[in-house]
This record gives sequence, C-alpha cells and structure tokens, in this order.
Amino acid sequence: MVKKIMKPSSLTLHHISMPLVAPFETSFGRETVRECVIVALHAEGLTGYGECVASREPGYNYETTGTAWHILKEFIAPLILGQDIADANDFQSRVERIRGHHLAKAGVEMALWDLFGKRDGKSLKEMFGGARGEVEVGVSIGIQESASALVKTVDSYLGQGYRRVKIKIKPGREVEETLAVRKAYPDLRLQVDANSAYTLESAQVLKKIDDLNLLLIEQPLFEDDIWDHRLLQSEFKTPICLDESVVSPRHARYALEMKACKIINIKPARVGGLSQAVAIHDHCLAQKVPVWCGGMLETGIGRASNLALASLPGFVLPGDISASDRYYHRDITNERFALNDDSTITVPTGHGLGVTIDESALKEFSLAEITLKA
Ligand code: OSB
Ligand code: MG
Repeated sequence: MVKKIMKPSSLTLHHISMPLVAPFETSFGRETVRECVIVALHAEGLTGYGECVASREPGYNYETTGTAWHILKEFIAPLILGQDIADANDFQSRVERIRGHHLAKAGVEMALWDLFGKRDGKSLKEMFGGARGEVEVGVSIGIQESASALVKTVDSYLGQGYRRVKIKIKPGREVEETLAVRKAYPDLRLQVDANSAYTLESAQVLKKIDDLNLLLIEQPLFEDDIWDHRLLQSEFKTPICLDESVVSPRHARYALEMKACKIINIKPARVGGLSQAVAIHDHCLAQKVPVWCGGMLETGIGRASNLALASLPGFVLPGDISASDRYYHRDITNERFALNDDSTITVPTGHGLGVTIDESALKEFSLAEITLKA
C-alpha cells in the first residue's frame, strides 16, 4: 500500500480586511470591517486554502490576527514545512506542543483538508461522512439601535427566507429586545447570544426571558468558566449552550459531565481544527446532545468548511452559516453561497473545500502577505 502523505513546500499568509455589508455589534464590540488571515498551503503542485478566523481585537477570545500571524510564522510553519504530514491527526500531534492558539492551528488544518481533498478527488463532506446535501441555517443579528430597530432587522431577514434567528445581547440590552422579537414573532425559532457578558449575579435578569420558549441561551458567563454555567443551567428552563468555554473535545466532555449546558455550539476554529470539531460532534451524537455549527463571519473559504462540517448527522440545530450577501458585497471566493427556499444552504461538492479563490479580491483586501518556505 502506498503511504499517503503530503509534504508542504511553502505556505503563504494573507492578512486581509474586508468591509462588512453592515456593522456587527456584540457585547464585546462593534465591527465594520472584518480582518482575518488566509492560509495558502502549497504541496505537490496543489494549493490548499484555510481561514484563520482571529479578528483584529481580542474580544471573542485572546487571539488576534496579530498573534495568529506570529504563531503561524514562527511556530506552526516550521513544524509542517518540508515535513511528511499523514492526516489531520498527524498535524494535531505535531502542533500539540504549541499551547493554545487554536484559531491559528485551525486555519492550517483547514488548508490541509483542502489539499487532501484535492489530491484524493474528494469533497470535505465526503471525507467527513456528511449525511446531507443541504444544511439548515439561521442568521445571527448584532445589537441594534433599539428594540424596534431590532424587530425591523429581524423582519427583513425573515423576508429573505431565514427561519431561525439569533440575537446578540448584553447587560441592559436583552429583556426589552427579546420580548419585542418574541411578541412580533410568537413561533419564530429564536435564540440569544451574550458572548460572556454576564456574571452569575447579573445573569439573574435573564430569568425574564426564560419563559419565551427560546431555543437556547448562548454563553452567558465568563469565557474561561464552565462551573458557574452549571449553577446557572440548574436555575433555567431554557437550555444553556456553550460557545467560548468549549475549547477542546475534553472541555466538551467536562461541560456535559458537569451539566453546564444542554447544547454545544461547535466552531472548528475555537477547538483547534476540523478534526477536533468532528470529535466533539461524535461525542455529542453518542450522548444524544444536540449541536450546531457556529460562525465567525467567515469568507467563502471558512463558510465552505462550516457547511461540510454541518452536514454531519449530529448537527440538528440550524447553523450560524448565512448566505454570502449577509456579510460581504465582495468575497474572496468566486463561489457565493445563497439561501435556498427552505432556509438551507447547499453543501459544496467540489474537491476539498470546493471553492476557488478570486485572486483580485484577495489582493484588494490585502494588508500584508508573506511566503514561508521549507
Ligand atoms: O459568538 O457566535 C459568536 C461572530 C463573531 C464572533 C463571535 C460570534 C459571531 C456570530 C456570527 O455570532 C455568526 C456568523 O458568522 O454569522
Ligand atoms: Mg457565540
């Protein structure tokens, strides 16, 4: 049997900044442009692409485009360039000695999957054993001017065909907002996301939305905390869903064993890569715990990857994977993702991620570029 390996010869990093269609405001800040780092990995005449979703500021977690650039260039690249990489697990064991920096690692793992798929003539969905060709999706709406402005924004997304809505909340901007949306749409599949903005004490106000039949309350407490979420979950009817706190398959197990949440938002980047995301999915499926695919305002590259992941059978709740036009007038992939009539998006079927790069768009958005060689 021929041992299948990949020996990356060079890696190009593109630090890019893309204007968002509309500002996106969360409890940790407001973004009008989105920065990220695109990874292009070259091997055997092929190029695999990955997206490192770290943003400009350390608001979501501690990583930034700056820390990712540093870790990618100084530590991850030397561990893989000129090396024989067997698969994603092999990659994970090579980068294990780099503590943390999951967003940086995940960007490279994605590029490896794209390379393996292109070499073997398989889509990511096929490689993962995806169960469906279309994935149910929703829309994540940032904090708006007022509760009535929020209802208008929700209305416009419903008009576009989205059938599940998530609204961002923060202390003082939750009860009136959530009540207003629920009143306007009594049957809407609705959920809220606090991005770690509450303490156990200030989270008591969320009891006022505990009777609104929400799908879930996402990450109310500290990002490095699981225990206090357990205390909070025991006081709430609404399922708590963890995002920031679950940074690895181990943490997913801790959270479920502690009963800190009933649902997990899986973001491959947060957990260090697609292989880790699949491992969390498998664990949750075995435990009958619902999961869904989170988003980080990805470009077409990360969006293709999220769609492939969300095609796995345990992703039973709609993902934060909206159509390309919800985020960007111009994307860096030639392919744009559109919403189907039933609030789904079609999973790409091309080899690897199944997307191609619009080089002129990549150039237009470029802040810095570097190529590293073996
Ligand atoms: O917490 O889910 C989050 C965007 C950036 C950082 C964190 C989050 C988000 C979103 C957007 O909610 C989801 C999307 O990509 O549509
Ligand atoms: Mg979240």
